[in-house]
Amino acid sequence: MRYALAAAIATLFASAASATDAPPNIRIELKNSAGASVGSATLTQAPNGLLARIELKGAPPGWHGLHFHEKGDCSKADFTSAGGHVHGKPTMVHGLLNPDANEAGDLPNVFVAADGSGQAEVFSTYVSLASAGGREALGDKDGSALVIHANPDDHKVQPIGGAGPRIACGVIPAG
Ligand SMILES: [Cu+2]
Repeated sequence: MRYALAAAIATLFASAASATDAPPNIRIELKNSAGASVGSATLTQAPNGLLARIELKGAPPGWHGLHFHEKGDCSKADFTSAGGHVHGKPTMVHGLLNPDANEAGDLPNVFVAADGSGQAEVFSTYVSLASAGGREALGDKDGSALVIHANPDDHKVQPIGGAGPRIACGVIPAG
């Protein structure tokens, strides 16, 4: 009986994984400046935006700013190689709570518990994996990056809401 149930569960998972209507998604690894993994993010294309599920382990406790940065390059230890925030217009104005904001890379903060673990699901209507609906494409020619900052983003102050240094980075590859 127990084996039959296990087999049934396995079949259920197999059919879910092979569903043809599953939305496009990618899973990226997030690494700190020492190159160690601090977790992952799964980015899923949604009809009107992009859903990101973030799962962190071994990250510094507290609130942290989270943004999509414009280049898929996490090669420098300070992650400045990822460039500025994803944006469409040349004059970037930052902040989800800023009435003049136009940055497509802005996201809510993520919280990490005392044990270094953190989970969040965040949704952005500004971006897509491949320019769906005219939204900025994360998987463009040079890709992009998901960056975690040392401090929380106040969502108002220029240029990054006081979020401080970049402490983790994950490459979103070119499409
Ligand atoms: Cu940032």
